[in-house]
Amino acid sequence: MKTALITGATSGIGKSTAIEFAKHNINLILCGRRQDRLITLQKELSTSVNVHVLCFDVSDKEMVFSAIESLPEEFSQIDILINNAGNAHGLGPIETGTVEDWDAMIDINVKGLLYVSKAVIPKMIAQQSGHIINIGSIAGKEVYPNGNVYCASKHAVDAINKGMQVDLNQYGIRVGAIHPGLVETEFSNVRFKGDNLKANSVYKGFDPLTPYDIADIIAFVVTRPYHINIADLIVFPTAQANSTIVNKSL
Ligand code: NDP
Ligand code: 8X3
Repeated sequence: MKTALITGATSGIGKSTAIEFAKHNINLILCGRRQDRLITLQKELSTSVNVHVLCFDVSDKEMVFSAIESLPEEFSQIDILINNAGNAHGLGPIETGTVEDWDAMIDINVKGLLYVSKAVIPKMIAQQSGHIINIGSIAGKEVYPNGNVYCASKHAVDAINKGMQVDLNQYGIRVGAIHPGLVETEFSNVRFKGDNLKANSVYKGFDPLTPYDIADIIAFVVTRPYHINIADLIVFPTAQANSTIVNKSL
């Protein structure tokens, strides 16, 4: 049986991926900051697979390395890494953006992804196998009004994904990115700092993607035969054409 480490497993895409992986008999290392949610999900999924929880902030490098070093023997081999933890903090023009929001997005979405990868990649090199999936975004392919630093952080994820593909090729490690468009999760609640009315309005008037849609695709990607690497995928709801065009009349 394979083991997957999923960051951001307390909510949205990461949580749905954990549920989907359990259906595919993949053992799980569930990561996030909200321990109560990790424990609840562990209880739910432990009936079908082995589940270990690691509670840490991806932007705290000491926490990242000590958490991953603390893994018990039965979870020490990591076959699949889902670099998913991340969020947008704020949506507004660059001239009114706050340094705190910029720090959060760069520290979590970019540096956090790097810290977790740095802790896991040596295990995959030792195994001469592994599969890393980086969750990017359409914001990593386009820059939309008011998206500035979030878009920058996801463009960085896109570049890191390509860099990993090049550098880890010699070790037989698969690397790919999935770039979703609009997925209804807690993402907009975080972006709008708890203004749930504003958050919900983002997904009104069309059928957005659900986190299960993305989890289903991630499960498809990781269950391909080992000679297949799905390198880069953009996934939109049918109503979405790009970052700014969403058809709300369907
Ligand atoms: P959610 O807000 O529902 O989930 C975000 C997850 O990231 C949570 O589990 C959260 O866990 C975790 N997380 C956030 N900050 C940290 C941190 N500092 N340390 C550890 N974990 C953290 O959003 P989504 O599921 O939508 O987002 C998942 C990924 O998908 C993100 O990278 C996002 O950028 C990307 N994405 C989302 C899209 C969307 O429309 N929803 C579209 C494209 C990409 P906790 O708070 O418990 O730490
Ligand atoms: C999340 C999707 O369009 O809000 O990455 O940036 S978007």
